[in-house]
Amino acid sequence: DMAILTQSVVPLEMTQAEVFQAVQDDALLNASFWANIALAGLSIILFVYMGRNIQNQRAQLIWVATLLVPLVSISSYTGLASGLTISFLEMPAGHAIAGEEALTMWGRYLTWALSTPMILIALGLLAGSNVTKIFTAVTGTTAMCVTGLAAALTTSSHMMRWFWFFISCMFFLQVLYVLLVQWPKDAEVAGTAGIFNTLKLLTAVTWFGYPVIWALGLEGVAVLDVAVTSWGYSVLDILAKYIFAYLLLSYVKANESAIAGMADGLGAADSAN
Ligand code: RET
Repeated sequence: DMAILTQSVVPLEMTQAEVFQAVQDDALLNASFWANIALAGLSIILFVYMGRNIQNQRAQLIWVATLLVPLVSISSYTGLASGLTISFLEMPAGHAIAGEEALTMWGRYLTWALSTPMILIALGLLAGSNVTKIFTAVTGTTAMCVTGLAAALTTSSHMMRWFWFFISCMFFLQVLYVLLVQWPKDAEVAGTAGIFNTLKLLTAVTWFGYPVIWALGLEGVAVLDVAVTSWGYSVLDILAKYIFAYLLLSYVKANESAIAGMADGLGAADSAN
């Protein structure tokens, strides 16, 4: 009885220094954070340089939204590496590791609520979309991330964790509808369909990986261990953020006049919808 009591209570009392030490002790996990801190830092420098001569207001807005992605990312990963945004949470009955503590990187879900809207704002502006559709995509992704955070932090009931996960997936569908059904039509009218469709595909495929990793990882059915789960997210982040942003900014830099000329046709596909 004492052993059970100790096991369930003591780790929940971990100090931030102890969480930091647990991260330090897992070299593979720690590397998944620092690889992204380094790449986000390099991306920030590169993107500031790439955007230095952009004059058009819409092109500048795309650039600012895109630059915010690695800026949020470096903060997010610093939160994880320092132990600030990681907690050990005891999983409820029915969970694969019921009664044990799962290392929960809740800072990831929190900061996605800030970074994913920037990705979608940049994509919506590139497609020549209107405020309504951009608003729909941004509110959808914010709700997806916050309900995903709720899924990860729920310790009362195994069923309620998956119910939050289901709600989050419904918000993901809201985002996918705008991204895959509405914006391609706008981009066609705006004349940016080529680059938009490339980024749309990269976004749809990589974003789909996040709920898969959540479901397979320690917080879901616990098939993947914590370091593999974390590397899964880190690799997806590299593709969905830095590679995505580089492709977008390269286009904006080389085609500023096309983006400037597109402002007139803003939301022109609406009459067809
Ligand atoms: C969660 C779990 C609940 C169900 C769903 C999820 C989707 C997450 C996604 C995250 C994308 C993050 C990106 C971050 C870049 O900064 C929250 C994992 C649907 C799609 C692109």
